[in-house]
Amino acid sequence: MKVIVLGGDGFCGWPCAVNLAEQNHDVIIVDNLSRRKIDIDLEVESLTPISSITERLSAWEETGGKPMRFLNMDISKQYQKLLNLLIDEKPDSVIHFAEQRAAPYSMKSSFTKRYTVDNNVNGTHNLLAAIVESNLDIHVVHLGTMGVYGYGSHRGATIPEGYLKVEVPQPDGSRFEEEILHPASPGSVYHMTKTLDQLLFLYYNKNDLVRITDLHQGIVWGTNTEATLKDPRLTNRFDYDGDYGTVLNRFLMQAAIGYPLSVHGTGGQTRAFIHIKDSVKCVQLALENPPKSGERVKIFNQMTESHQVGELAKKVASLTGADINYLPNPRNEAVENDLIVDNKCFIELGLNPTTLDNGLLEEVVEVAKKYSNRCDLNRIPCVSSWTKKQAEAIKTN
Ligand code: NAD
Ligand code: USQ
Repeated sequence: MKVIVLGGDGFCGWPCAVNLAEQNHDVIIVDNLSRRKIDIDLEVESLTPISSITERLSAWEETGGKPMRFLNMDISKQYQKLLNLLIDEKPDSVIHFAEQRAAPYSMKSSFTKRYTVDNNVNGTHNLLAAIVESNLDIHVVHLGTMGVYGYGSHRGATIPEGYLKVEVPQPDGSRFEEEILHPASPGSVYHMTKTLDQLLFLYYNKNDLVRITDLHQGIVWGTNTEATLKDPRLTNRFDYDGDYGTVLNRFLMQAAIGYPLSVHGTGGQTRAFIHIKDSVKCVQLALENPPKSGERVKIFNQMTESHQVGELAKKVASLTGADINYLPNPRNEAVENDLIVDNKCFIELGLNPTTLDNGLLEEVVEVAKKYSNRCDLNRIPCVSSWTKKQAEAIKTN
């Protein structure tokens, strides 16, 4: 297959691109390198030293990997360039990772809120409009988030894969059953952009029969895959800072340097998780199992385990001896929530999950401890707050 990977220089996109090249697909990476530029603005770097995209690509070829091409393009601003690319290359599929993905960054200021909405919503819409304009039957695989369902109480109900069966009452008292998109309940401006993406997909699928798979992914943990371990220049990024670091990787890095684990509030928040190796595998499975022409948007819950944040901290602490620090929560989120998720689509397609129990310690030793000297302690605290009241609480803590 010929595959364009939008956002293929990022944390999920890079190992995914490498994996697809390893499966002998013809891969073109498109990225505007905005993630690297945001690191410069925030004065922080990936815990792992990452090579430039040019070095990454030549290292990949030197290790015997199938060559990949790279194009520097902003998909939210360069519509004509994107359309020309589709027309010239006629890809079978486009995988869309190219969004601003950090909730805390999206809540930092009115600038970052507007940037996140402009970048994510325009990027997704440009892609869909360009596919229609190209007259090509291209399968879009999009990386969405479990956060579209929201983290309030689901009252013990299992979260379905995208669609909810509802009974609609009729004037004559009868009822008919239909399936609707699960109601959206975003918890940040970033998560809100993903719920807007869902509507764009619903519309373009209904109106133009664009074939789309939307992957509602949980929090990704871990760093490398077998392919990115082949050469140090292929190493994946590891974000640990208060804006881009996600909770489990942050805890692993904190444990490695003897920094108390930063639990927000009581730690009662339950979230879905998936290892980067499984994320890569799921994207490959989604690519190889596209929806048929005329089929509605295919939605998969791309996660393998759910855990409470406080329980995760205790698990990491018991493995490493780290202390736990319960901090005022900078986010406006439920103190506690349940989360039962249906993920049978990927399991039925053959996913064999990497569990926390067999990967945690290895990650602490192999990555977090190894690169602990690169960590800037000043960048660990989460200082981006959801409301002004929370900003005050953090300042006085
Ligand atoms: P990332 O920031 O590391 O990678 C995104 C890449 O897209 C970056 O290389 C960035 O430069 C590029 N990009 C952003 N806007 C662009 C634009 N307008 N044009 C071209 N390139 C652009 O993020 P990630 O962690 O790899 O996440 C990838 C996708 O997966 C995101 O859409 C995110 O919402 C989703 N996701 C990530 C996680 C996670 O835990 N990391 C979990 C669930 C879903
Ligand atoms: N948290 C802590 N301590 C920390 C950091 C976070 O307790 O040091 C808590 C947060 O308050 C939150 C939970 O951990 O309750 C998850 O936070 P996170 O930063 O790990 O994840 P989140 O902001 O939800 O975003 C990440 C990715 C995003 C993706 C999402 C999937 O950055 O791209 O969409 O995970 S999901 O969580 O399923 O919505």
